[in-house]
Amino acid sequence: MKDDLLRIKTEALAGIAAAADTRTLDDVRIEFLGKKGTLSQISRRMGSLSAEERPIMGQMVNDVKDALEAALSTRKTELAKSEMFAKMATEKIDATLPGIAPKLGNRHPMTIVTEEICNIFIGMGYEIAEGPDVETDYHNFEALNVPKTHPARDEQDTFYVEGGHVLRTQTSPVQIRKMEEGKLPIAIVAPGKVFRSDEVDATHSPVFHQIEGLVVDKGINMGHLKGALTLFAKTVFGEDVQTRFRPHHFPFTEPSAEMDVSCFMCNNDPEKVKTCRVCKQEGWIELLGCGMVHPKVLARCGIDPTVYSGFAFGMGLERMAMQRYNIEDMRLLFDNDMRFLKQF
Ligand code: 2NL
Repeated sequence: MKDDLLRIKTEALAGIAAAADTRTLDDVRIEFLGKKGTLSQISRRMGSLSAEERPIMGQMVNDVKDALEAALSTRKTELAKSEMFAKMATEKIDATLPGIAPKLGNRHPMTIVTEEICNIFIGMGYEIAEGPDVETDYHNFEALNVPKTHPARDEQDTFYVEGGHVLRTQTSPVQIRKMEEGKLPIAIVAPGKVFRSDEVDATHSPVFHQIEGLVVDKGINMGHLKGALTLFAKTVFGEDVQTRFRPHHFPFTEPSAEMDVSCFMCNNDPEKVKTCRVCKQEGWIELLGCGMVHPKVLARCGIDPTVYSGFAFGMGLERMAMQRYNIEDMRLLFDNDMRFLKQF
């Protein structure tokens, strides 16, 4: 038995020394020191020994056990250390390198233009109003006095969705909803996405952005419209900009007009205008459509047109952004190419 014990010790120590990694080392530990291991089996044979031999053998088993545990522990530390160094060699991380700073975002050019225009009207006491992209036919067309025969209603121009709803073609329905609420006076601007069934090209997109404005109160007249929109133009383009109002037609306003601003390139200068490419020698650039809210539209929304009147206007935002930033192709505004967007 003693010989067995010494043989086991030699074998185990050899196994421990030969173990090339911590897993193999653990296998050696289980083989010799585990519950069903070689040493446990020896201990079980102690019962057959005489009373004198038993404590001597017991002491020997314990000594072997201690020696093996010490050898295992030393070898384990060695192996763990060399495994760590091997791992560090394959995963070279320089923890002293500076981190990668997250890229700071910036506003989209459409957002910049939208917020700037909204802020000008907020400065004049208007509130911002918003509404759904999917609208009822009533709020998008009928309430706005757009007749059933109007070309804007054509399936060629408007996106129709299930249940006779449409993707709004203007932000006017936001203002219709505001008037229906019945709280007067009203002074709001409604910015947002609008939709037309257009093919994509350098100047068209099926999704684009608009801001419309609406003021309704007692005694509102065309002078208020011209004053508000001229102040707006001067805030955007500078104190020296000229405005002019040309007669126009919209179903929802009467009278209706388009407002032009003097060209920001040649400023309608008699000499410079002759060669100006920005305004194509016109001297003027069309900015927005406007007019006095049609009495039928007021009445449809429950507002008495003999007591109240109002003015409204609408402008496309992509064209403003393109003029402002010298962008020649509208698609750049929607492609979300970081190389383009980073510039603003
Ligand atoms: C344009 C012209 C315009 C309006 C929009 C409006 C809204 C209501 C009542 C009456 Cl609720 N009018 N909006 C009025 C005149 C012109 O837009 O060229 N937009 C891009």
